[in-house]
Amino acid sequence: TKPAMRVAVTGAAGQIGYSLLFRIANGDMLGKDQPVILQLLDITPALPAVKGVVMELEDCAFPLLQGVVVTDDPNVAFKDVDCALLVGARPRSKGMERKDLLEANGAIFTVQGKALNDHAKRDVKVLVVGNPANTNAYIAQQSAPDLDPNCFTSMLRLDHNRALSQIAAKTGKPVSSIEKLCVWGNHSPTMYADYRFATIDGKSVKDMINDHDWNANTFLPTVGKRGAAIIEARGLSSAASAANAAIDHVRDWVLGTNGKWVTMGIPSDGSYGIPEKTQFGFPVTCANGKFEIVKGLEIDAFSQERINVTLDELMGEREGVKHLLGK
Ligand code: NAX
Repeated sequence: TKPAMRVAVTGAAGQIGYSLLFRIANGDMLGKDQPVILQLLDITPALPAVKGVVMELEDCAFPLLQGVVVTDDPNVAFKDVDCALLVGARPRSKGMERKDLLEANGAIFTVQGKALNDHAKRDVKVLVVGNPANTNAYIAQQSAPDLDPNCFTSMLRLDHNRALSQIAAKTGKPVSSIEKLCVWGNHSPTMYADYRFATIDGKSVKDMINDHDWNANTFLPTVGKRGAAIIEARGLSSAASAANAAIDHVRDWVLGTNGKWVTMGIPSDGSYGIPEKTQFGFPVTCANGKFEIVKGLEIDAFSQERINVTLDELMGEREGVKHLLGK
């Protein structure tokens, strides 16, 4: 059997954690033949709740789960990890300004970035889920000078999956038949879900739908505001779908996509005019544990406009955390 992989999950007592941990332990993320050791981080007052989750993990008797570490110390949580899913973040509370939110999360992700820098495996795969996900991933990456910047990614996969299901509903075709969809930019309502290159059974989705008005005024707002719609309906933010997207993201990164496009937030290499290191959603393919941006796609005027909006927002967030990074 394979040696166990160490997977850190932060915010382990939270609602996403409650959906995520059981699936990782079940082999949904790293493979049904891959033993795992979970290293769970949360803040001190949440540790009793984490211990309750661990009792439930034990009671599942997962054959692949070889151990669980529970801690409130990032230096312990990230020791020798192969993967780190950074889910825990400071939520926006009543009356909290955007600036305060960036500040509170900046404090968390500088510390966690440094702890990853000091303790994780050198090819660690980090996925930031906690919001603002792209900027938190940027902060962590900038706080980890000894790690390859490409160790740090952010989650756009929920937006990608939301877009897939909207396209499936619109065309009446199965989700599994849709290829070459992507989402550009920030994980926020400004993200740009782009089906111009998408195909179903080799046919152009854009031609099948052939409705620019639907794209601009129904599809994009529906995908962009889906998180808010779920809060409205459930009284809680998306959790099971977010956990599922995190599983999809890491699984594809580790095990590869066989040439299929997926969306990942990754540090830009300058492609498509996105400034280097900006954590930005791009279409990628994955192989051998590495992602590669799909290059050379044509960006028309409408798309460029949308990409500019989401990029501007990200640059604004980056400006807001500059001082935390000693810049
Ligand atoms: P919860 O509030 O249920 O859980 C968050 C957990 O993080 C809590 O247990 C809390 O104690 C812990 N935590 C807080 N600060 C921490 C720190 N410094 N170190 C370790 N743990 C810490 O939130 P949940 O619904 O699980 O959502 C978690 C995060 O995911 C939020 O920031 C949320 O905004 C974000 N989301 C991101 C999505 C994405 O697509 N990128 C979608 C879903 C979700 O909204």
